[in-house]
Amino acid sequence: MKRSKGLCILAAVLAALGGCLGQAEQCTGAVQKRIDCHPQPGASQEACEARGCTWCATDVANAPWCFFSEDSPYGYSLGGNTELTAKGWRVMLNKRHTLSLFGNDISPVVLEVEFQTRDRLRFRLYDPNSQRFEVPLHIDSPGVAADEANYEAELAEGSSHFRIKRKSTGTVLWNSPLVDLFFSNQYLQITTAVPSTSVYGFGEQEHQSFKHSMDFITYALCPKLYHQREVPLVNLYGVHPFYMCVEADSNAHGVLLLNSNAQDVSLSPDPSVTFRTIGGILDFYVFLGPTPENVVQQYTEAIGRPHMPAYWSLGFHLSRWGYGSIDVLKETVNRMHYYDIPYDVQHLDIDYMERHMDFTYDKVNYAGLPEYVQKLKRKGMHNVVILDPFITKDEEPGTYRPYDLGEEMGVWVNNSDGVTPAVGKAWPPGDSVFPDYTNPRTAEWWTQMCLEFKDVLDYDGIWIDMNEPSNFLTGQYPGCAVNNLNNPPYVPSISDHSLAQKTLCPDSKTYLGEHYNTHSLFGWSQTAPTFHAAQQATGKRAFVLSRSTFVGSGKHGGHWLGDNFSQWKDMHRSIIGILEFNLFGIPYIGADICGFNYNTTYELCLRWMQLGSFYPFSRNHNAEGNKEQDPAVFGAEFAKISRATLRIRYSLLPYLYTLFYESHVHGNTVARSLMHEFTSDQETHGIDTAFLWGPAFMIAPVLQEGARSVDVYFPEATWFDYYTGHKVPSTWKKNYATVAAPLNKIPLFIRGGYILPEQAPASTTTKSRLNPFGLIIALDEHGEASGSLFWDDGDSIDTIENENYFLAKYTYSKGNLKTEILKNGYRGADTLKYNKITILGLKQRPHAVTLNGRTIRGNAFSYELSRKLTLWISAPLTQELNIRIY
Ligand SMILES: *[C@@H]1O[C@H](CO)[C@@H](O)[C@H](O)[C@H]1NC(C)=O
Ligand SMILES: *[C@@H]1O[C@H](CO)[C@@H](O)[C@H](O)[C@H]1NC(C)=O
Ligand SMILES: CC(=O)N[C@H]1CO[C@H](CO)[C@@H](O)[C@@H]1O
Repeated sequence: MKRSKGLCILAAVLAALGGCLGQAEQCTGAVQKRIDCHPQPGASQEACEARGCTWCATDVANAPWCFFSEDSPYGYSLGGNTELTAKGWRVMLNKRHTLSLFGNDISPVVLEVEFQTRDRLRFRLYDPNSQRFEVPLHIDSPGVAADEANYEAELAEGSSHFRIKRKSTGTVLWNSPLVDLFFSNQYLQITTAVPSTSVYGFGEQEHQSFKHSMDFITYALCPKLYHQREVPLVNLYGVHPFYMCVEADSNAHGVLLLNSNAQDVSLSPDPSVTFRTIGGILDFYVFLGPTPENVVQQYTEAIGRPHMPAYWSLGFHLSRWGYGSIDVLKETVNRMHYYDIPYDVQHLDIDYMERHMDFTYDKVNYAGLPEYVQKLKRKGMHNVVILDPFITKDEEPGTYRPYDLGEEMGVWVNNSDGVTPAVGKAWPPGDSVFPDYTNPRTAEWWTQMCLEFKDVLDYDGIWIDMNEPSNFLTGQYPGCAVNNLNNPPYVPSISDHSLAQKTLCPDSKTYLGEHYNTHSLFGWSQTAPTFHAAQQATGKRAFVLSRSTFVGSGKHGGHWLGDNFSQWKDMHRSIIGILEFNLFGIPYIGADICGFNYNTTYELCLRWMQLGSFYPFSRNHNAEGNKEQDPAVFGAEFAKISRATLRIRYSLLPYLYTLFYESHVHGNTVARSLMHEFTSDQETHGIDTAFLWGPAFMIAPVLQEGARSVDVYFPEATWFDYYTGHKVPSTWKKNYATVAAPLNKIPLFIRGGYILPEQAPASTTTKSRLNPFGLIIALDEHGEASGSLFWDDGDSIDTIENENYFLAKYTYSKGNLKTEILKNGYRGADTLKYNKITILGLKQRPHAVTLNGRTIRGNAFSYELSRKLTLWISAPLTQELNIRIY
């Protein structure tokens, strides 16, 4: 329900003046319990009462004025006995009354519960009499109910509520009144109480905080393109109907609604969550945790673990839309090299193409591009090309093979007739058709095109943009027909309340079904074929960067947060987005450093380079027409600071790469919030201005113009200043401390108890990978620490599956560092060495140090007053180390 604030206040005043709305007696009941009964615009008392709901003004911001009453004439009730199944149980539900909110109600519906694993429960509400659309994401589950599940699922309160409990604590994780359930052909709604207001996740929208506001906030989930325009909370490129909730006792659980229809979700202060979707079924998965990391591990176990990124892709990336010519590109690259700024990857945005056509390059403005790319590759760099999911149909027949072949193979999204291609307008000249990647034939065509293009212009990775899919029109030509799919009775609160705006008509036909059901899957369905095509074309580990994502996209691709703006608040929000995509199982994530739209400023860009140096995916990218913003364009001082910060990134890449290994194998997050590690400290729940790499490395960037210090919260742990090795004063613990951050510095801290592998940095990872390794051993209060290192050749396919890797585990205890080699399957590690061991937090100056039993000479170690010991050694990586400190 939307109305202007003015009207809202006026009505609230009138209501206060003695119930002139005549509803005073119905205004009892806590406002925070209200569930919107008129979620579409245009609510009025008349419309509200006509649907059997209560109308009552309130001055509580965003609270619905039209809401379901206690005796709401809606919902379902038990329609039979609970029937046991191999995997759990099932029960029939019948509609309680004949009144309908949006027509075509379905009754009976089945509520079916599957005890999939000890920590994963699935429950579904579906129509037993007709097959409705279901997301084709395969989630493995055993054929029988899990033993000793950590949850209970039951019908409670006289079978009026569906409830899920955590067995160990009795906490109710899910509690849905059946009277609040709607299941009609094009409107499905369910509400659940959540056990706390520490709720995270849902995407993709731009969020103002990582921990959600529960003040009647509604987010729409439906992939759309936005440009040059800011609409708060608007639905953006991807769809992730997943949230995590931290319970009062710090246990955490996660919930996925596996549904790809346009939908929205409302968070209310009760606290409760209401899901509304306009198709498919209600297919929920609940993950029991109990730690936030466990939740993400269990979630990615179900939807697919994140892919293992190539090592080079963890280097710094540079991009811009609108270099305009190869000369400008070369000048940019040259100045990056002039200042020796670490830099691995150059991206080519749409202006490299001939007239914006996929699989071509501009032979005039980018004459010599293939040769230039080879030159960069010889320097150890890599390049990524953009491809868009629209193909012009208006070139001379026989002159543009991508269209001709695709047309011959019938790979386009079709109109509702199922045989003529949907034609829209996008970047290429003339009009365009849209490849339907849900069709296996399209994957064949796409792979063929990618393979052929590799011979024209070499590339190491593919960036897939505009795959919401974006279209510059509202629907394809000649506009969308009036029918149920194009004009559903309820349109979720998406931008302009139009499903077809800037995309295709919902009644378009894709291989998997109507675009109405598959719209959210477009980018997702393009990601796996592009991954396989890139892998085939390069013979190496695939790099795919996708703008549109869905549940499970992380298995084949990474993501960037889209077309942000060069503004300080966008810089802050990028941290939120990065933390959220780590929850979504897409840890390869970053935002456009320095901002995409608008001109950046020196200070903003500098601070953003510092923060962006610690994005899992670190890329500076800019839009056409804006001032240049690569880190070499602002002069020597800026370049020097960017270089220094990126060199810190590069030196810690072995640690970051090991985190990605953990993510790929166990499903851990890479960048994580303080809340993940210090869940029982309530203060961490709301922190999104600082974040961690894994458990051990804290990044606390400057996010305000003019600031020369940062207020950093230090949870209970030992912390060391990364730069000096000084232990953070104990008075700072469980407190905010003001930490100096002059323009040339981003505050960084290491957590005691951890060992971080490092490697001397270089101008590319190709070079740095050959450098000696070090270990930073940050001791905790007991003088202990542990860590690990994963290493392989960095870009071969399936090195983990093929056991072609090196894995070492480090433990430090009682003055003794030991490495244990768990896997020694990568021969390339044989020539690598450790040359530096740093120990932070020693109690006293050591009087002797031995390495594998032999004394290290005094000039090979130094001890600083900060209690930091540095040892210079030369020891092979593939031999076990034993260092003793006396
Ligand atoms: C689209 O139409 C073409 C014929 O133009 C046909 O070959 C193809 O199978 C159709 N695809 C879908 C998903 O309807
Ligand atoms: C950004 O800078 C460019 C180049 O200096 C200038 O042409 C353009 O007008 C600026 N844009 C804005 C929005 O100020
Ligand atoms: C419209 C848009 O894409 N906004 C993005 C701008 O950048 C922030 C972070 O930098 C993202 O969170 C937004 O989604």
